Amino acid sequence: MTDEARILPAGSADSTADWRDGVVYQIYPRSFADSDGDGTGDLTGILEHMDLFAADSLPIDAIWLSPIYPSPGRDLGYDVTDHTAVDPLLGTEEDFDRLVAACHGRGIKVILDLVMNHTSDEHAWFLASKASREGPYADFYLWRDPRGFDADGNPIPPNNWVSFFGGPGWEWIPERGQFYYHTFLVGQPEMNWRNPAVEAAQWDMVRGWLARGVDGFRLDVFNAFLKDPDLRDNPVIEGDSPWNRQEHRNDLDHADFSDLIERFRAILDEQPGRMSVGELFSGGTPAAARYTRGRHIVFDWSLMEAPWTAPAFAAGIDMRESAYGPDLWPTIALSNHDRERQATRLAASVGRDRDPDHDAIAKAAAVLILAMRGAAFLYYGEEIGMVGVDIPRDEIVDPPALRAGPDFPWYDRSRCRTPMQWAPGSGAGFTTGKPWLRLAPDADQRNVAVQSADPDSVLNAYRRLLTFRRASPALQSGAMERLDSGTADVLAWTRTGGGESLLVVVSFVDEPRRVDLRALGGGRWVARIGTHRERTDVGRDGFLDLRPDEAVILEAAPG
Ligand code: TEU
Repeated sequence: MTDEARILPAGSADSTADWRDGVVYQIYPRSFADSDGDGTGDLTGILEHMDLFAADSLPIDAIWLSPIYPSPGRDLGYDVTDHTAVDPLLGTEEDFDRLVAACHGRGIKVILDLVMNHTSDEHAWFLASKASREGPYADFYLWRDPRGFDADGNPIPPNNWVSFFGGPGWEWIPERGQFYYHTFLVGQPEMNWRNPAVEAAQWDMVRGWLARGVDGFRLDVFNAFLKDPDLRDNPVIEGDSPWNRQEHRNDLDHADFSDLIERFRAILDEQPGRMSVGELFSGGTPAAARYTRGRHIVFDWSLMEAPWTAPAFAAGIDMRESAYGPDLWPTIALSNHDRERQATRLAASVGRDRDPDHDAIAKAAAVLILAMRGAAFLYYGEEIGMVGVDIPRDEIVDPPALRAGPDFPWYDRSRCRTPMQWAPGSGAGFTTGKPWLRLAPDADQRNVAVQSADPDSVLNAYRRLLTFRRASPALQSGAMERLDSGTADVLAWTRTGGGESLLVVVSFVDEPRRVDLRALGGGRWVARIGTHRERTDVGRDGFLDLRPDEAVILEAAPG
């Protein structure tokens, strides 16, 4: 590993440290706040709700905006027709510049979601590419001749690759007499990253956003950019869907991808302190660690897929710590716009989807996100414990969900994209019109206004924890060591750095638990903060009595 690839030391003058230590809040723009009553969230709506992030409310360091570019919306913005502009559905170019300025005025950075693996099939590049095998865009996409023709004269696809969203991966275009490949929808043709003109066009677009003040990028499915140059078949394996019945050796994670990250980073490093986070598509924690660089962090799914048990989280943490080692910085996310809402998922994973358990788990999950080692990512609405919402079939807006069936298991992503709940009332403070996607049934009780007034709410737990983390060098950038808590269903780990030494203890069960802190070593501990406003403190005998799903952060007592 080169020196450049190592993480910079905490407190470094380079503002990368801000990123590494920070908390990023993901906004799904269609669902955050609607300023004009058309039922869809927009950029001005975000601007008008910036007080949510005030220092005495939810002190976060950056917002990540899911795609804001013009799009026919078949994959709700992940099918882009112009990566350099703002979707009129979400606002104007001036609205975007105003939002960036407002964020910067509050010390909040702005991360855009770059969708560079594919475009919409309505993008001008694709329209030109589809029309002719000649001209500057002819080779911008993954076009291939058929392997041959069957007895009926139908063209046979070039290889066995399939679409992650269901169905074939290759689409025949009679005008060109060729197929193009798409990992996702037919309307999301794959770019040909082996064409230097594609790479140059992408970097121009990236430079354009940097010049507009954007501080960083999330890279959509970044390990899919480069394919096997010969487009060889994927090996066939056992699995529960066509996609899972292939080993993705030739359509993902190509060996020369690491060089591409370096070239991308070089563009960002033309300006100080710009950060990037890659979305690892279909890959494990070791792959995530392998793609991590000093200013480039990567999502891995080991924690997002863990059920609500101490052994599952212990295994996830151990796998991460050994894959990343002390020099590389992991990310922590328990939900996003593609996965079930975290408390809903975690409670269901152990058959505890009853109301009081939901909020208890939501608060304990907050401690996990904010007290493990790594850059923390919060998905909008998790701070009030939003639930996964049952969407009737005729209201589903997630295209692959409409194809779900026995040979194509699919999570309906509409469930986790419902409008933010700000206040009681018909539009939940999200809109004065009809919301583009139905509101959660509990919106009148579960919202920012109601939870602000309740000191024991999920929201107020997040506020306390974020405020504590912001003042804690150990939580932001300290080392992490997992300990054997000596008690079933309880995880423990230390965070040490910046002269601070903390112990984090988390219970994963709906019963009381007792932990013997003396057996954990390290002297005397004092409880500082946790899931419950009324803190549990350590008894004189060195025992910590935890309430159901309680998590406590303790500090080493002086002397
Ligand atoms: O998602 C890629 C994607 O499908 C994975 O993150 C997936 O959830 C996981 O690998 C399942 O194992 C990105 C975007 O996040 C998503 O919203 C888009 O639909 C997709 O790319 C296409 O752009």
